[in-house]
Amino acid sequence: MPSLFDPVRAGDLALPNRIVMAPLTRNRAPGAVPTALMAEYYAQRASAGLLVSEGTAISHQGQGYADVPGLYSPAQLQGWKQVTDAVHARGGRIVTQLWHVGRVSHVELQPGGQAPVAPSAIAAKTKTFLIRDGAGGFADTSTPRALEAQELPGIVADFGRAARSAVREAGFDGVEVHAANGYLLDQFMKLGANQRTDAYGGSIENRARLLLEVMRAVAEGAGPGRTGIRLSPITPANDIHDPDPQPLFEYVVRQLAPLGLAYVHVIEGATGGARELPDRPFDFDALRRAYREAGGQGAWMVNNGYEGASAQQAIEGGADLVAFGRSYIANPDLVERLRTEAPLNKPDRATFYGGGAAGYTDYPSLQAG
Ligand code: 8OZ
Repeated sequence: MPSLFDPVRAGDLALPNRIVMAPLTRNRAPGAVPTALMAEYYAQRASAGLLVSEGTAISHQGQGYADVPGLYSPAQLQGWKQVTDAVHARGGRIVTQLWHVGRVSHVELQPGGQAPVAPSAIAAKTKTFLIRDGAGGFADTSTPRALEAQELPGIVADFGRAARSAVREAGFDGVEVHAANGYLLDQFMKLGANQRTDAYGGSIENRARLLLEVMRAVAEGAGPGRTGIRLSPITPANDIHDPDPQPLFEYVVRQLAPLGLAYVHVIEGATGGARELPDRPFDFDALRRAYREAGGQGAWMVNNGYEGASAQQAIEGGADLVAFGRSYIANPDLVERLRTEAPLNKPDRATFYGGGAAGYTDYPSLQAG
């Protein structure tokens, strides 16, 4: 039986263990430019099999929260280069999460103070995070405008360009497309946010079209063996819903199979919450089988509330990688702690979003403590 601590391949990436740091929004990049403090934070966690960066906007329009980093200006790419250099110096591997928030944004964060964009002009009943006069706080998202079909090639191109510069200029080992948690690509896939009547709405094929165009562009930009994707078939995060997710997501993974991706990352249940949702049944094993039966050879990465024992069970049940979120906020040496069954530090919710080193780079590792 494979163990959580055994090496594994994910496309072109050779990983020394199966423990992944999940993408985690921390809002510590003023002006969307990554800092030296972020380099220290990621480098502290370099013993993970793979680090996935926090969601990183592919364009100004893709930005939905204060002080989240971007990947579209030279200063942002340079800022990320110091992060990837620091991780590599500690022997780690890091991919960046390519993010367009769609309707989960606010006019204050958008270019020219315009409305955020979405498949349809339906507001999400959810909050974004703004910083006003130095103080962070949550605010209702703004009502979006529906994207014109002729704008979509520009968004696909933004994803492709961000993927290319992530690998070629910012020094990332690869990229993960954020197609989860009610952001733009998830909005296009799910009927609760997509009521379009053109080639990007209606049937499953149409609703998956933008995602698949993006995946082809990103795989071309970063290389397919350096490209992953994150999906969340049933999460209610950011007010997203689809009445029939099983055939939708089985179609999506079957279409992804021939692309030769590094990995497929699946959030099982409500993001950061319940793994089982009584009103949203879903068979995650069937999803993996659909991908494998279609010839998909990427690593299968699972996420949501795993601990050491349940993660090992998941590996024995057919997963290749397990991504840990909140435990990685508080435990820079999570691999060592899981290996030795040491107690875990508890994350402090008050310092999740925004701020400085406190609750960010000051969680002790076993050696220091
Ligand atoms: C928490 C706060 C803000 C953003 C996600 C990128 O849910 C996020 C996110 C999480 O994927």
